[in-house]
Order: sequence, then structure tokens, then C-alpha cells
Amino acid sequence: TLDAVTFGEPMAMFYANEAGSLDEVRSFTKALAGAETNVSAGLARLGLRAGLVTKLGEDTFGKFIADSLRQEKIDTQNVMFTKDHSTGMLIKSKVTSGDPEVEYFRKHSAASTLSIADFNEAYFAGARHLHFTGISVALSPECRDFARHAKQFMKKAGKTVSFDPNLRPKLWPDTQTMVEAINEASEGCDWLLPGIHEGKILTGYTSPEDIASFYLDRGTSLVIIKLGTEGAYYKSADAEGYVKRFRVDHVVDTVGAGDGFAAGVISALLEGLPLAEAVKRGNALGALAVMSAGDMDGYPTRAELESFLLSASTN
Ligand code: KDG
Repeated sequence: TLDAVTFGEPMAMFYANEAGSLDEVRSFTKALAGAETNVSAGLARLGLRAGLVTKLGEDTFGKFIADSLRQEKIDTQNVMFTKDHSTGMLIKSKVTSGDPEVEYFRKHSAASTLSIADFNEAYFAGARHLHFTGISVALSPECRDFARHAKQFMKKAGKTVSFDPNLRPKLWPDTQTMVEAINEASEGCDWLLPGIHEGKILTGYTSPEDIASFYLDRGTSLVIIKLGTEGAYYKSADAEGYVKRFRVDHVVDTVGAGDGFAAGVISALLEGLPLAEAVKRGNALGALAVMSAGDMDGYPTRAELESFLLSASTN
């Protein structure tokens, strides 16, 4: 059995080795990316059994991804291949502050063809928990149906479900379509993990308290809002609070922090840790993630997490 299953689009990523606009950069490093992939890698490094469900093209990037997933000890038994579509990829710029520029090459990718016909009940039934994100919902109508089906299947089976909105406006025709689809996807999920900026776009409210209440009123049992340098805020029916971020002296790259946060929170909640401790672990993985260039390079093993928690400062 698996501790957690997720589905989505792993991608080959090329991140710039030098600052500058993407068309001018000449040297890139190849790495594994994709929000759900990052979360499963984060869970696997902490020793949890995590499975990723996806479709890859029968091409070089597909092979690279399949090999990388195995190296990360992510379960690949439900990774499928197709001849008819290519594996997605992206390029990412290097910045000295703020978020990098990202360009996708993923239209009609193999992963975007994941459909209900591919849904493997036995595989999902073998997992304790489902995590998914708004990126999978954005990829295609087939993926959106797959997401709805997976969520309903896991809920019926009495499992927990977590959802990270992961708003990617570039993947949507317009804001209203995005907001409606993401709010629909969040319905019925147990744990919701939006960033504060995403929460504002999705609910129209500005404070973490109001954003959390919006979703609690609609049936979510726990909302955890990522506040960047302010840490995170959590709210459930009977508890709420702020948890401070860890101090980071030098931010190298912010991408992958939210996925690290999700892996930290999910692993801790599955282990039965108290809410505030789970959020703290999320903050720890987020902090470790921003200190390196790849999405997941900074995600810790269990031992690295423990030593970080002993030495890190929240001042
Ligand atoms: O969350 C990190 C992702 O943004 C990155 O790995 C690429 O999956 C990706 C996406 O669709 O933006």
C-alpha cells in the first residue's frame, strides 16, 4: 500500500545557469519538475511511500522522467506511456529577487491526455491519501474529469484528500474560468493549501481568516494558507493559528516551495502530528526549497529535516 497517491504532469525542466531573459540564456541545467511530482518526491525523501499517476511520451524526456522518478523512490507502477503525444517540458529563468520567468512546452502533452479510461481503481484504493493540484485540473477537460473522478472515488472509499489550487493563469483561458474550476475542484477536499495571493483571487477576501472561513463554510475541514515570508495560517473547526516561517538568508529560487510545504504538511498529518507541528514542517520544507535552484533539490531526508529543525531560526 501507498501512504499517498497523486496524479499530474511531470516535466523535464531546463533552468537557466545565468541571469537574463530566457531567449538569451545559453546554458541550462536539466531537472525533474511538475508540482505533483515535487510533492511525491518530498514525501518519498521523508520515507513515505508515494505514487505518481501520469502518462509520458515514448521519448527522451519520458525516459528521463521515468528514471528520475525511480531514483526518487516514487512508485511508478501506474505511470503509463503513449506513442501519440510528447512529454511536456519547461524552461525557467534565473533571478536575483522575486519569482522567475517560466515558459511551458506542454500543449497536447502526453500527461494532458490522462482520462477516466486510464483510472486504475485498485491503484488508488491501495493508497491512504490523495493529493492533487489545480495544475492537473487546468491541463485538459479529460484531466479535469480524471481529477473529479479520483476525488470522488477516494472520498467514497473513506480516504483523506488534499488539494493545492496552484493557480497557473497561463494554463487557463481567463480568470473567471480558472476560479470556477478551481473552487469546484476544492469542494469536498479535506485539506486545502492555497497561497495567500491565490486565496484572494479565489474568494475575493483579503485576510487569511476570511479566506479560510470561506472554505470551511463550504465543507473543507482544514485550510492552511501559505503567507510567504510571514509563515502560514491554519484554521479548522476547532483550532486556528499562525506559524512563523524559518529564516532564510539567501533565496535562490522560490519555485517548488509550495510543493515542499505540501509534502511537509501531508507527511506530518498522515503521521498524526498536531496541526501546528504539521504546518511547521511545511514551513521547514518551504524554507529548504527556496535555498536551491531546482524545484526539489532542497527537499530533505528525514535526518536532514531533523537537523534543520534543531538549528533553524524563526527570528
Ligand atoms: O510548483 C512547481 C511547478 O510550478 C513547476 O514544477 C512546474 O508543474 C509546474 C507548472 O505547471 O507550473
